[in-house]
Amino acid sequence: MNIHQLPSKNSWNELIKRPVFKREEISEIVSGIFDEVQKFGDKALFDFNKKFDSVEIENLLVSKNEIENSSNLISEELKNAIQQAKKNITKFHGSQNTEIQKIETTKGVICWRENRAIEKVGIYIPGGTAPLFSTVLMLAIPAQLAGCKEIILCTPPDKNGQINPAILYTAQLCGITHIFKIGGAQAIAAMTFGTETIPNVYKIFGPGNQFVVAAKELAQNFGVAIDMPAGPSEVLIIADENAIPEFCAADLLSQAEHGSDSQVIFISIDLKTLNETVDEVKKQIKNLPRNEFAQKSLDNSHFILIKNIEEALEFSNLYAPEHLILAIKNFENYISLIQNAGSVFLGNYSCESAGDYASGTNHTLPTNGFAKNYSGVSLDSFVKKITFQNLSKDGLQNLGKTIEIMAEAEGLIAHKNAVSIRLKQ
Ligand code: HSO
Ligand code: ZN
Repeated sequence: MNIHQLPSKNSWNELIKRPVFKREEISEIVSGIFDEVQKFGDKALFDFNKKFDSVEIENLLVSKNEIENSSNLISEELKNAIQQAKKNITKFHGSQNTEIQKIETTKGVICWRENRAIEKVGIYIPGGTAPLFSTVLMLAIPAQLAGCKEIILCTPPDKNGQINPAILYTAQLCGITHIFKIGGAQAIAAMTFGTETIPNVYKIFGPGNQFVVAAKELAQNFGVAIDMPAGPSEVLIIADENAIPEFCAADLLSQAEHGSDSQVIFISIDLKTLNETVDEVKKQIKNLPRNEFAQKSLDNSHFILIKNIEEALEFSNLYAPEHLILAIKNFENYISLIQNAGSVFLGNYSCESAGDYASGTNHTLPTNGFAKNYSGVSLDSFVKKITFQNLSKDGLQNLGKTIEIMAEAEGLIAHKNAVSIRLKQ
C-alpha cells in the first residue's frame, strides 16, 4: 500500500497513472484470430474453443433445454435477488426515454430527433474466475428497453462445455435466446464478421480481458461500434472524519478483488480516518477468498492525505475515476464540483456494490480516465438518434436568403440553386 501525505500538485500526474500494457503482441494475436474467423467461420471457432478453452463442443448455440434447465441449477434465493435487481435496473433505465420535441427554429422550419434502436447488438460476458451474470442484466435490460431487434450473447464454455447457469438464467429472464458458447477475441471476431451460426452485429458491448479489449478495438475497423474503450476497473473514495473506516476498507476491497490490475485510491482529509482505513484494509483482506488479487491490486494503489475536499475533488477530476464514493458530511454541497466520474456514490451507506448489482444504475462505466469524455452505458447506448426536418414553403422563404448567402460564400452554387429554384417558383 502506498501512503502519501499532502503530496504536492506536481506529483499528482504520477499518482493518477494507470497500469500500462504491452499492446503490440496482443494486437498481433488478435488480428490473426480475426483472419481465421473471417476465413473459416464456425470451424475456426471450434478450433479456438479447443485451443484456448480446452473444450470440444458440438454446438455453438446453447440449446433451449440448457437454457430452461438453468433455472433448476440455481437457488430460489438467487433467482429472487436477480429478479429484484432486474426490476430496479428496468425502472431506472426505462426512465431514460425522452419524448420527441418538435422545435420550430424559424417560422415554418420544424426540426426534431427520433430514436431508432440499433437493430443488432452483441453482448460479451467473460467466463474466468467470476461469472458476471450481473453484467447480463446491465446490458440486456437497456437493449430490450431500447427495442433492439436482435440481441445475441457470447460467453466461453467451461471445460465440460457448459455455461454458468446464473448467466443462462439471467439471459433468459431478460428475453435473450441466442446464446453462443464462444469467448475471447474469437467471440468478438464472430460477432464482427458473422459465421454460419453466429450472426454479425452492429455494436458490441461488454467487458473482457486484454484480448477482448484489443478485439473490440479492432472490430471498429470493420464498421462495428463498441460500447466504450476499456481498462481495469477502479474506485476512488473521498473521506472526511465522518467516514467509517470499516465501510471504506470494504469498498476499496470490493473493487480490488476484481483483478490484480484493479485500481483503488483512497483520499482522506483526516489523518486518523486515513490510518484507520489502512489498518482496516489489512484486517479485512485476510478473510477474502480472492485476497491474492486484492493484494496485488492494493500494491499499485494509493492512500492519500489531502488538505480539503475541494482539493480532493480536484485530484479526483484529474484522475476521472470509474466509481467515485463521497464518504463525507454534506456531500450535497460538493456535487457541482464533480466534473469527471463514471458513477458517483453519496454518503456512508451508498456502497459501490449497490450500483454493481441492484440499485438500478448501470455498472458498465468508463475506466482508465475515459470518464473525462465518455458516459457509462445507458438506454442511449442502444439507440441512434435520427434528425428530421420539414420546411413549409413559407419556411423556405423565411430561411432561403440565409442559405443562399452561405452557399455562395462557400462557392457551392448547386447548394444555392436548390433554394433559388424553389423560391422562384
Ligand atoms: N464493479 C464492476 C462490475 C461488477 N461488480 C460486476 C461485480 N459484478 C465494474 O467495474
Ligand atoms: Zn464490482
